[in-house]
Amino acid sequence: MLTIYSDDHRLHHGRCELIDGELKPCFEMPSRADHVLQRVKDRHLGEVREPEDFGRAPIERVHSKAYLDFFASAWSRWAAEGHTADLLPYTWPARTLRSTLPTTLHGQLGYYSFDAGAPITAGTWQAAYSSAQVALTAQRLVAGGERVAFALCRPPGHHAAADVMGGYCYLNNAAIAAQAFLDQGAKRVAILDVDYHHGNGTQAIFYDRSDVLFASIHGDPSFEFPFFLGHADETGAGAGEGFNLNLPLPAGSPWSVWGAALDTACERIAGYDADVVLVSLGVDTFKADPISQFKLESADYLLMGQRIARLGKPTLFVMEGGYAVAEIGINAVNVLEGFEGR
Ligand code: OKP
Ligand code: ZN
Repeated sequence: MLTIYSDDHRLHHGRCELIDGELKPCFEMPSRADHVLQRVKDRHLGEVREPEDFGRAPIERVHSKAYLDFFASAWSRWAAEGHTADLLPYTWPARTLRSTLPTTLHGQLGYYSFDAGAPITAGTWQAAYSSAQVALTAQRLVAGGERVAFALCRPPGHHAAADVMGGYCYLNNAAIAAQAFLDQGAKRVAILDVDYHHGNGTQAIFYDRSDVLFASIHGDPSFEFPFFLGHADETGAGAGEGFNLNLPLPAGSPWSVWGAALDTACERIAGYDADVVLVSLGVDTFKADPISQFKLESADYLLMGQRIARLGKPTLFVMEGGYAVAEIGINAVNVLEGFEGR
């Protein structure tokens, strides 16, 4: 299978994040993508190609223009104030506060984010923009008849909503690719989110629509980030009622539990008659992941890929999380090799 990859991901390297009251080096680091790319090459998965540039238009089909303008210019506003440290939000329009858009940089940053986990550095916009182009380039290949493609995206995207960043995510690569399929004539797109964390951004973007089925298997938000979305009773709204499936699982879940949830998700997807399946591929379900609580083994990722292949649909894999850096390549590429029946 073809892999799409851009070195631009390196332009995004946040310095630190707040973990248990301490500032620690960002878990979402450039070496993650390096390890996945190296494994793609070591296993001879297939050709690796640079992304094409489809411009901002397909990104604007998902994200608001005001949000994109803010994100694209935030670093230069920050630097113009004389700063060199990462730009991080610290005040959000929670209950009791007004959620009108402020004029100051920090006010706007709080308005356009939901946590302090998405630092903006000098290269963050370019890295996120290229990550979206990676997804769009892989999308074109699948729309053009490839059975499968791998978008090696970094930074990830599934926590980003139409005008909100957070959870290491800025632009929702999977949602942008899903919308591109629809805009090019697809009638139904299924998104299977296998990242350990709930894809709150993707869910929010498509929650009231029936042309995208969102199915997610994740750490139960009753104990896990993002805490405020991802519960089983979120089934869609309006025309989207019945087109959102959350399968929250307890901490410590091994493959026996996780694989059963995957069967449930796949059965729902099979009944949806999707034109294409898009997989938000996070491998932070791994037992050694430093910020996650599931217990999948490396061999389980082969089974994951095999099960997804049995859907028999054109499939686009979009890289999301995974923070056990030494094993991220093995685990991610195992899914792809399992899919190909290798
Ligand atoms: C992004 B993706 C751990 C804090 C974790 C954010 C996690 C974002 C995950 N104590 N905060 O879904 O892999
Ligand atoms: Zn995750």
